[in-house]
Amino acid sequence: MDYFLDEDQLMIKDLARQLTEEKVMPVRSELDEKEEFPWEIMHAMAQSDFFGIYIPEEYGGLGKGSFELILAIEELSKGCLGVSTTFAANALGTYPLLLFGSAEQKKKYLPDIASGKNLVAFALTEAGAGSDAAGVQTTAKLEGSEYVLNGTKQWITNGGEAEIYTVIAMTDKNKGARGASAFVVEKGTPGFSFGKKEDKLGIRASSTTELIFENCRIPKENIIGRQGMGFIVAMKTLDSSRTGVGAQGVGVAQGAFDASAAYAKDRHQFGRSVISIQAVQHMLADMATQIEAARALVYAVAKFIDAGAREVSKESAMAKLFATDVAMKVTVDAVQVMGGAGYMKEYPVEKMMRDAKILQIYEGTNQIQRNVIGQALIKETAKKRK
Ligand code: COS
Repeated sequence: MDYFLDEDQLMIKDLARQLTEEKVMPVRSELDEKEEFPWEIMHAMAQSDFFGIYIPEEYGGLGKGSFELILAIEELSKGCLGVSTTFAANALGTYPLLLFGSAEQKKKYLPDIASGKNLVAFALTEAGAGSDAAGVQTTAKLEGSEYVLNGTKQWITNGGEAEIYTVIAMTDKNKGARGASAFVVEKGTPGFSFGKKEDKLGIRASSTTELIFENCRIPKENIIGRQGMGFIVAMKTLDSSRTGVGAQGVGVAQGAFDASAAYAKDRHQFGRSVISIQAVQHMLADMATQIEAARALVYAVAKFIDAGAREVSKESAMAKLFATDVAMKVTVDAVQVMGGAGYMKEYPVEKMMRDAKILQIYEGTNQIQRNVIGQALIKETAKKRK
């Protein structure tokens, strides 16, 4: 689907493909095995301006949009979902500042994010708040000119490695969703430390940790948006970032398809190439069709967001839901097409299958995506009736 890409978009895609082939693929199984954070790759990406793709030019970025960002995410995901998660979660953590940050906050933080000097993490999830985003227990109490944060965040991507954290905490526990606020917290702030590092099934190159806030004092200027807006900040952030998860699904599915189709062509059984056997051909045909459908939806939604659409919850949930369900199905089928070889660590598809599972879980489970779509449909139906 390259035919409608402009020159800049083709350049971003080509550069991402080249970086994936040269820097990611040769080390992906080692990063996976050792659960090693991909700093070398992040530095190479910073040198090629990947971190600035979606950041406005006035803050040192390239001034492009969601569409260009997802092109890069898709290419990286063909190589390694752990690496692409590190990159995509950086955008997730940056969206609260991009969408709701003050001019001062943008001036202070965005240039070092665009250059790749500072990585970012988004901290919403807690032991008791995942799907139930309004169930956050971490508190932020205003004391004079400072907010004092207390609580523990769980499963935070880029935790420990990022310099900047966008954190959702309750400023008024009695108000539910309307009692949440968003903050920016810098690594090294006294009272802010890192807890358990998770040992994961997949995306093992990415870092997932606890964040611990114990009487962590931050200047009151670090609030993002206004007090009480935290839930909206979180929801709008997820509306923007979920298309990126969809792009991860498209990328990993394409990577698994390519590996399994190549293997099926080379492998011979019953005196002929496995790819010439109709049962295998039909599997590959279904996989390829599902990938193209997912790509078309993800691209369309990214373009819809870039066109300035205000309400994108339903569409971004659809892109995430569809493309990540496709990713799970296609990676499982890629292992099946390859048979015994697919199950072995010598080939990349078993890792892709393990990696793909998280896409149906993070940034809102696919059950939550269906809730979001369902709620939007109810609203639309009510409007049509009036
Ligand atoms: N944009 C703007 N406003 C939104 C919104 C959105 N996308 N989604 C909800 N809101 C508003 C609602 O309109 C409502 O406003 P009012 O109080 O003025 O009516 C308020 O926010 C609360 O919304 P709602 O009642 O729908 O909240 P719920 O607690 O029922 O939660 C879901 C809604 C399930 C959609 C939300 O909790 C969610 O997205 N959960 C998943 C979070 C997630 O992705 N977690 C993964 C970890 S983060 S990587």
